[in-house]
Amino acid sequence: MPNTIIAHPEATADTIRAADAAHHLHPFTNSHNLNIRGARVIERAKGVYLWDSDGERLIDGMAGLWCVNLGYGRQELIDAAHNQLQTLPYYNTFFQTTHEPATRLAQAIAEVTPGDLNHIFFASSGSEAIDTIIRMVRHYWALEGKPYRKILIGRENAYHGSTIAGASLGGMAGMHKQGGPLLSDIHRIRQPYWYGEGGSMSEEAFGIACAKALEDKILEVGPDNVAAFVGEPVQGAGGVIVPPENYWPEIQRICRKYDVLIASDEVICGFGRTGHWFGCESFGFQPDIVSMAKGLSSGYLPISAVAVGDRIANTLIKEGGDFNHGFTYSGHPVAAAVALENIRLLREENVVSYVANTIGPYFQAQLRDRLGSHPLCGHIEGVGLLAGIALVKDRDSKTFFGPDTDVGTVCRDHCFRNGLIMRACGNRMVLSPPLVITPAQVDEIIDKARKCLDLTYADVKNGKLF
Ligand code: PXG
Repeated sequence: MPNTIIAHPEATADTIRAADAAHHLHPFTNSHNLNIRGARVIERAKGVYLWDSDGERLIDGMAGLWCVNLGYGRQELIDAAHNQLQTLPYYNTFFQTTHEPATRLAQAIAEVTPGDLNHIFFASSGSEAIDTIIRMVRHYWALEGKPYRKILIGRENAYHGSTIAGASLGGMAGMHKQGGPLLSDIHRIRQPYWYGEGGSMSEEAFGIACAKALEDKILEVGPDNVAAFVGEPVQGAGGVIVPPENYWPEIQRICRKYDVLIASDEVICGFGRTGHWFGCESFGFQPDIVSMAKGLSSGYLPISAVAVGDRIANTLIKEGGDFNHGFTYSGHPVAAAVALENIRLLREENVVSYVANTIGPYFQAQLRDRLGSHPLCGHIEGVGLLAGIALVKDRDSKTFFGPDTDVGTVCRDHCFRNGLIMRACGNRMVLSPPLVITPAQVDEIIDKARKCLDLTYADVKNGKLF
């Protein structure tokens, strides 16, 4: 068994790549192709920048994977972890015990969430938070004497994680094809993607039509059988799909009409990303239950949470007995200490209002001004520090690239080679930079993005993509 890394403390990028190819299975990756090319080795990071093993500096337009909201290398977060590791590196929150970091974090989350989301259940990943929501809302309805309310309604092209429950609830066709059978009692409705699917409808009419799809589905399966509707305020991994303004209020009206619970999956939208603490506040609805992860700790340590409104919590607490659910690392003290410090910094530095009033509007305006007329760019949508750019074959006739033309990946690779991390979701390019990014750094992202769109356009024109 080769043991190159341990045997050679001064591992080089090549030895790391070799060990990676031999032993490391990467998520959402064609390992065969990766092993031929070799993985890019990221060595260190500071602020909004990463450095790879060739010494190349990359500006991180994705905040890691939509999570490093405060940027890299924040000493306060490092100290919070270090101090907590010295005091109490681990203890569980099962069996009638608690500790200060988990308790104070629960209180802090209750303070920053809107409405009566006053009760917090911890886990370690967004996927676990989604599983928790599914189990909790079904359990809630059983306690309410309606065990038949089991159906969860999600949406096409939604992403809710990679466990069997998350994959089932999400609307990613590629995930549905593998590792099934999927969870039962899950239904999906169309996504509110106006530019891609709105046809000749006005944005407003399309918003109503997409919400009406929920009412139709509720009536189709029977209102008494539905536990909850689950949606991301803005679909992230789906390509940053910003719904029409009237969509969420209409969804809320329909859910209230049929007494269907609303779950907001805030794993990406939470903690300032859209210019409010939570995406539901940007889009005008009040969820009964919320999942959060990523920006909760700025990605420094894995931690997620479910914020539960009074309605569900009161039933669980008063009538539930034991809730037979939880994880070894629910409320992990070190992750909780980092998340607590992260929330403190977000508040102290007024990061959410910086996104709402300063950097978010600047980012959105610059994107539109400087990329909006690019021949490859069909449409730009976004809110706060989230943006999605639809790459199209022809702007005027709104002709999309076919599914076999991987123009997004070509553009992403140009970005990598030119010092920018911009992710492709199919043929949509997406950006989600750290919330502490400066205007000059936004300019740098947009300069590089423009250059890479030009290079991609040249590839299209030269027939390299077909
Ligand atoms: N809900 C939402 C809205 C997410 O974006 C999850 C749940 C699952 O979280 P965990 O921590 O279990 O990964 C996510 C995660 C991508 C990408 O390629 C997006 C996510 C994860 C991995 C890749 O954009 N989002």
